[in-house]
Amino acid sequence: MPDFRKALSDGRVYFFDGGYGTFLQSRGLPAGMSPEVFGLERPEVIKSVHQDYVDAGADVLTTNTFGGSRPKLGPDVDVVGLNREMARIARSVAGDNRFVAGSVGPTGHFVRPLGEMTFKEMVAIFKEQIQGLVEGGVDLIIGETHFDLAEARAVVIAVREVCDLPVAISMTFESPSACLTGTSPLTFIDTMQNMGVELMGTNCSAGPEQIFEVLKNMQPRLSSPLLVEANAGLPELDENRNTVFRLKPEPFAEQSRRFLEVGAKFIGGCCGTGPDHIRALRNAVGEAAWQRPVPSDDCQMVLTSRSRSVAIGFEQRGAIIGERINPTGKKVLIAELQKGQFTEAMKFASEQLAAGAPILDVNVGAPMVDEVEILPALTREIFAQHPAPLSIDSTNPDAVEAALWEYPGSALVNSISGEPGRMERLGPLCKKFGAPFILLPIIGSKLPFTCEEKVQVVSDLLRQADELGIPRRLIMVDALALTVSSKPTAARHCLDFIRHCREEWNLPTVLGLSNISFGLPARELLNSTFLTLCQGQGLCAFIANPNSVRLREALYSAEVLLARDPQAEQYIDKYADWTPAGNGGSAAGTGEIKAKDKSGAENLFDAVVKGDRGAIVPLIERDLAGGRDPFELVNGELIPAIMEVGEKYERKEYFLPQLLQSAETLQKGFVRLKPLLEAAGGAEEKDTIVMATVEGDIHDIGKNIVCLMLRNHGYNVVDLGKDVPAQTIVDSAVEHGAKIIGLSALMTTTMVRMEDTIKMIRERGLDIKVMIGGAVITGGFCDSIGADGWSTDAVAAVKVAKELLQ
Ligand code: THG
Repeated sequence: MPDFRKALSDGRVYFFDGGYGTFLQSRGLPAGMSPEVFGLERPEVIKSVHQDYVDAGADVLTTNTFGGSRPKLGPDVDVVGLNREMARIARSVAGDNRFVAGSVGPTGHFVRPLGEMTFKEMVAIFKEQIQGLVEGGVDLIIGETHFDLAEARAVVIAVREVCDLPVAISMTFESPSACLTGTSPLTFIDTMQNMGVELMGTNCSAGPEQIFEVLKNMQPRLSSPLLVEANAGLPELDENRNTVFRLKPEPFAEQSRRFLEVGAKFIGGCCGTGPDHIRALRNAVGEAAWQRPVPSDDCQMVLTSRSRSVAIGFEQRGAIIGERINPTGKKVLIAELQKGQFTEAMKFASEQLAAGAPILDVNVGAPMVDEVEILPALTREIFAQHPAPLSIDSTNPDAVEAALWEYPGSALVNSISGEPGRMERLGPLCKKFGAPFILLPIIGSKLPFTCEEKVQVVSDLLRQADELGIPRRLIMVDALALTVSSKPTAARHCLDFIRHCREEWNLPTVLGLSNISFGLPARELLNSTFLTLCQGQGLCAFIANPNSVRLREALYSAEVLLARDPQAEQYIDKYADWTPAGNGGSAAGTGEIKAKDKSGAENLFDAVVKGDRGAIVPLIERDLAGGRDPFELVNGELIPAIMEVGEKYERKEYFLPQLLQSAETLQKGFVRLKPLLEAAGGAEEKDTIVMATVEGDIHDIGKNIVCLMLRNHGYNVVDLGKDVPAQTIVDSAVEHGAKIIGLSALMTTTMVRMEDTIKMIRERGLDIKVMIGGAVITGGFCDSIGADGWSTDAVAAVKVAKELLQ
């Protein structure tokens, strides 16, 4: 049996198979039936498809288990058994000379706060499926067509908990810059590399030319082999309303060959490709060798959130880690955390981000605060609203673990000290979750002081980390600043140690800046001067209050001097209008241009645009107490705000998470105002829209988002759910007096069912308009079935509804 791990690092290019969906349809898969259940009933068909791919030259066969998870199959199917059986079938065809990849597709659910599911539940779902695939003898697990970073990470964690097979993750990107939930190709790569994922890449996403743009955006920090499976061009509808992919095998192969220039080692096909495409691909590539990708942006570490990467390293700009979400010396914050409230913490979050902190430290350690509960809860609240990666700051390992189970990207673990048992407990966790961490050179209560003492402690900890197989890209060292007022040479030892970490270990360093000046006056002065000295020695990040003007002046000036601010762009942007602080003037008296978005939401419009769920109701109370009219609040602020959000979404400034966040905020506002509007008698009777996913189709994420947006624009939405027969839809529309029916379908096999509803309306002579939507819907299809309107996304759907009602 060949070892897939060897195939990951040898010099060869390997070939995956092509699409299964259309292929299975041509061999008898009925419209609307799950291909996995069909596979159980007709194993010989699956076998023949696998065999055709083997004959075409595929080295890797993908199992027929893309929708083989519990939520997709429902409660009555034996998930483990089905996956085992499908894996066995692929194995029997692949034999001993080819590989079998166990396919794991999206569950159709979102992890909270985007959806209802917890990350742990998502992991459990994948574990069940993967268990079956492993029993059936696959060589690797492949997560395919994922469009949510949290779900992709859940596949990886599930694999690590079930087996020691390698894992491949392939995401689908809506555009070259981001997937549906706002993750860029590069942030995806950063997150997967942190998790030690063996193979990563992209599939589906239109044809080879479009996917090439996605691959280019992955390049700056890519050092792993890539897997690429493009569609045979964009889907189109033929005259019989079947979806067709028109890119022929030769041009598909010619265009896909370019993937090798950007690091592809495994290539194959997705929707619309068949054995002929794979055969052509093999011929076009021939014996070409794998060109190992060489990253252009070399850094020591990367932190990620769902939508952002922050690179840390010697050639990167110094990163401020905002320190203020920390109970030290903050009475109001402590009192709130004890009650499980986060208003003050959220205010610190927005203020620090407005001041320019790229990373936020989150520390809730205070008396009578249950960190195991509060740390993950606050972490979730912050990442739901803000894009900055977080630093999880706690001495309680259970609290750190609980927060890691919530976080969708690569959070920084602050910290792992030399306390006995700490590395054993947290090291494997950081490795599994791909969480970079800070090594704190403290053993028990003993603080190393000299450079030599610190080197000694950190050497020990590094040896432990190596033994646990933790990659160096996850490690940053705390240089441990001690106060110069009691130990005059503390700063000098610290500087020596920072240089040692860089020159001897190539490790980045961080420190809590304020310790250095404890007990002395004008601390900002010492802190910022110390920062500059540290940067000169190679300090990469520091924990501090980003609101300090002087500190930022020192930081941004040093970046110019250390040649990390090309053309002094950042410096000029911030200080073109600078005027020096006057003699005796306050530090805040300098002329730095004020950040616009300084704090939390100040009015309702703002709250909705920012998606500040905590602020909306208190702001409404304030406005009502101030005598403002509820109708004016709705029409003057809430509605214009959601329109603004819609525009931001269309301009791609906002992605799905922000859209949902704002919609939820608005909804909270409506709930508060509704009784007042009704009591005033002026609440207009709003038009009713009946929404449904058509019969045979069980996808409803898109439809749910459209429902949410329509409700937010005041429509009365009746959501009939998924897999709804035309009869039910039309009856319900009549019963509710609906003016519009909205139909959704994801699959090419089910979108044709939309026509049933339209026919029925015409037959019964009803005056109801029909709007349609879904991944594969086009204007041409809309016209051809006689629908009244169609849209590509939830924001556009609202516009269509408005037009239809005029
Ligand atoms: N290394 C690492 N992590 C750390 C530290 C470190 N985390 C905690 C701490 N040190 C860094 N964070 C803070 C947070 C607050 C303060 C200092 C360091 C602080 N608070 C003020 C006070 O005590 O009065 C309150 C000021 C305010 O309102 O902002 O000084 O060294 N890895």
